[in-house]
Amino acid sequence: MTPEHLPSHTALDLATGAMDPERAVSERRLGEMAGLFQADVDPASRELVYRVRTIPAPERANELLCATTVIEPGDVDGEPYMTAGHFHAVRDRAEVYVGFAGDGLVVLADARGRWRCEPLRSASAVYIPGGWAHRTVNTGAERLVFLSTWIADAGHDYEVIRTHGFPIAVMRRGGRAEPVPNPRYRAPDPTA
Ligand code: M6P
Ligand code: ZN
Repeated sequence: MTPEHLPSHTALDLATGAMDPERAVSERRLGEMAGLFQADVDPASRELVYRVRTIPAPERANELLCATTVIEPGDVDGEPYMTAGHFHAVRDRAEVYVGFAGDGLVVLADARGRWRCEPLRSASAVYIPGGWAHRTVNTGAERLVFLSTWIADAGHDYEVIRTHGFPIAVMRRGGRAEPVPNPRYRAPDPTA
């Protein structure tokens, strides 16, 4: 018999992504993101890029996981700080982002190489259909804070993005952040 998962309440700080009660926090440091930015980063860098707090739930298809993500402002040679980006391990699982603070873009790409860039800011929602990889970019000068919720058995597949990249990168050009073709992109095999 599957164990019962009971209702819960979590207070959210819209400016910082903090939760009360505090939940498991995972942090991504710049050095761990070597190879994801266009320019080289120091693999030893301990600079904080983003923090994710997740409300626990059983990782089953009948449940939802929910997290806040806070991406610090900053960039690597004009490429703004961003998340690693992933497909869902169970490819058809969808996700929704709701912006709380700051200014950003969600970069989405499917296995055919189609891509989209959707704005994410306070009071905006971005729908991520199944089959679309997603990465969030902090294009502003303040922290980008958002809530995400996804089908709990989705899982994260980082490998395809790490090895193939996204079709585009977001770069600061003349004071604004915009998508530019990623010369290192390799389209994944959609039949794989
Ligand atoms: C959002 C969700 C999470 C994800 C996080 C950071 O909160 O999509 O599932 O973990 O962003 O993104 P990534 O896992 O790609 O580093
Ligand atoms: Zn996801």
